[in-house]
Amino acid sequence: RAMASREYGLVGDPLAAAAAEDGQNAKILVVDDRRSSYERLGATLSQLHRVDIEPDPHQALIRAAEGAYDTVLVSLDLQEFDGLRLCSQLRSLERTRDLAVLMIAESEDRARILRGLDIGVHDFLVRPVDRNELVARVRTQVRRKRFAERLRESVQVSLELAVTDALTGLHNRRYLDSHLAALFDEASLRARPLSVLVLDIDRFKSVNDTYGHDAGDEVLREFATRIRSQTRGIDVVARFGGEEMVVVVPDTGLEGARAVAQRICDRIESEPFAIHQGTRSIPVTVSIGVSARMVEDRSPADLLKRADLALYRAKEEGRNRVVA
Ligand code: GH3
Ligand code: MG
Ligand code: MG
Ligand code: MG
Repeated sequence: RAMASREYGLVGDPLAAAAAEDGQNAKILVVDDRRSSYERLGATLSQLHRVDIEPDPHQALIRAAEGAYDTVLVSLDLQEFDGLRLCSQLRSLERTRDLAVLMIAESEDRARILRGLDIGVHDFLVRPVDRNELVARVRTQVRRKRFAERLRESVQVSLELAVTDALTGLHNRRYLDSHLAALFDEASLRARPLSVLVLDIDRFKSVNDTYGHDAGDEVLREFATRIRSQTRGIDVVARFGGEEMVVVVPDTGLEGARAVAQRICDRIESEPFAIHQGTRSIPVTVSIGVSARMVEDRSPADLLKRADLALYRAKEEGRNRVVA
């Protein structure tokens, strides 16, 4: 058996322990056009992974771009094509850049192995390919790729959590601060209108006092949902703090923003809010202050201050209303 294996360019046996490790069950593409070679590579790897064989390098590139593979094994000694060129294409195409690429070379092919490593091929194997080494090197690449993917996902999640309010799912104040600053600069630069709404639930303390803090939280969540239902995708809706929200309305002047605010105000009043898991409902109203950017505004703080003053007046004038 060892003799036969050697004849086909493979020696040794896969580590049995490998099956218990992670880094298995990967999707692997083997690009090799010599049957004796790819059949043995395939036989070894398919004990742990899903393996496809592709003898045609042009086809291989297409399959690699579309096939959601974890790892591509490329034989450098393809009969009609330079395997190194395929490696280089795999490393440069947007859709295949993140794949782990392993090259399989003749032992005397040092110069091309070095060139391969230089263009970013992750690792190599030399013929005759040792089964244990094949399994181990592929597994290392699969692990590395999966780790990189997990890392990227968790960075993504952390970034989202860092700018999201946990209770309402709205943007938080940190997000608002940075995006309002950017929108303000953009509006100033292009001489475009920009408006903000500051919203504050009326007599919210008495909701908490009468029905409990959990009911207050339910109201806040529904409040957020209703605001979102009346705004566009490009509007920034953020929880500013407590029961106070801010909506930034880009490309919109005072009258347009007042209309948005009135719509929200009406929507909040139109239907009582469900609390205690829908077993009860209570009326809720909101007061909204609106302001639009003026040429003399130096920063978003000026804009927010005017909206805040307008909100104060809305409260003074009896609540459940919009003041611009
Ligand atoms: P006004 O009409 O003048 O705005 O009256 P108000 O009672 O809404 O105003 P006030 O600012 O006095 O009360 C805000 C309340 O919001 C006080 C605080 O307990 C409550 N609150 C702030 N954050 C939360 C929260 O996350 N959950 C709950 N349930 N209540 C909150
Ligand atoms: Mg308040
Ligand atoms: Mg208040
Ligand atoms: Mg309030």
